[in-house]
Amino acid sequence: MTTCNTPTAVTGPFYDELHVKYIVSLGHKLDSPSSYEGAVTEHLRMSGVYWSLAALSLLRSTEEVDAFMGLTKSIVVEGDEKLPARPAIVDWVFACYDEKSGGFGGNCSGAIDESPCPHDAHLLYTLSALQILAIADCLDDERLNKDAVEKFVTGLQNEDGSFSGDKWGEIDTRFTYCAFSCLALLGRLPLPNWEESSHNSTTVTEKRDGTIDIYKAVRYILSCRNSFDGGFGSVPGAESHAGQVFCCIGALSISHSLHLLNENEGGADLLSWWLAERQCDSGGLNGRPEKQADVCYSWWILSALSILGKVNWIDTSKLALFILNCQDEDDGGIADRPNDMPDVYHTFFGLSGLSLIGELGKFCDPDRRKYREIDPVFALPSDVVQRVGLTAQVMSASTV
Ligand code: GRG
Repeated sequence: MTTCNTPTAVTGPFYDELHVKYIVSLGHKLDSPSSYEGAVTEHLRMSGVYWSLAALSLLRSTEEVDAFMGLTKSIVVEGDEKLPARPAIVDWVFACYDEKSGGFGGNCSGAIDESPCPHDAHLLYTLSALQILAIADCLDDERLNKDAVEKFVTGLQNEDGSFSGDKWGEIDTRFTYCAFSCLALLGRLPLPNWEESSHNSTTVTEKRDGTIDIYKAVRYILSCRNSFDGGFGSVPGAESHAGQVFCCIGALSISHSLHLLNENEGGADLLSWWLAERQCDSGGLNGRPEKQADVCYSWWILSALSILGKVNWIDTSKLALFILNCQDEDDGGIADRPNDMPDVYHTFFGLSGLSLIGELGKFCDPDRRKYREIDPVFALPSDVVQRVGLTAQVMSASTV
């Protein structure tokens, strides 16, 4: 096992090789018919695979991720000759495509050669599927029907500008973020021109055929802002929550509309203040007042602070120590809080948190490799964001 220490105030150990082992072996464990975790997370496997690939991508090169996980090629599960070779992840992603709706489902439950896919499509899994294809550099795969996926996404926009997650209609600012990110990954996001005076009104009604109404979508996001604390909720009037803040700030950033935040009283500073107040005595961050710290908020809050240029408003060394304390020193992986069981969701968001505060790179042995950085807007390795040509609006870093 390799552990390496950083020369600054934050000392490790950081369990690089254990984390890699944890992530790589997770798929085999969850696939086992006797796995409880496998059964209860079966419906959201697409997001689980995205978290695994994105986490491993921060620690290893694209080529290594492909070789370890079988991203583009089928692989034989190590140490178990009885099991058939596992299909390439990219082939599995296409098996989860729901032709009827045009989006991706959360799993195909083993039916890799069967059509139709037995799971309904959802915006959450459509985004995870596109993120996986982006990591694998397969967004131009001929099996990806970009027109149909675009139609699925645009068809979920409602009259008030909000988005539903699927045909059943639940509305949440999470789905606006997913819609914007999906369309950006497809190269189909219409960007607004806020200079045009007619669009500065809140009563914009037109919607061009086949696209979303980006003006209404952005105005809807702004209507979910709570003026007393500057935060955002899942729908207008809902309690501010750090997860929703990421979605709303991320959506404003992807749609190059972040500057509109400062049209409201308090603007970006009031929100940054609320986000900074989420740091608990333990150094960890919570998602809203009076709640427990949880490693995942290292992502939801730091990504938003990073977009707003205010990462320095929290004590990053204390946060790094909290995340490091949540590592499993025996089996690798990161948990929600110290001494809990690790899972891949918290492993990804813990590593991403360390990346956003510049601590992850310090644990890397420069003679062996370079860790990759996470992009705070698209939740993908920065080199992937550059390769795909994704753009976003961010605020310059604050010096105070
Ligand atoms: C690509 C990164 C990425 C995201 C896609 C799914 C999504 C868009 C965003 C989810 C944002 C969100 C709402 C995150 C919060 C998740 C969470 C930990 C919810 C727990 O809420 P409570 O109320 O927990 O159970 P607290 O911490 O408030 O007690």
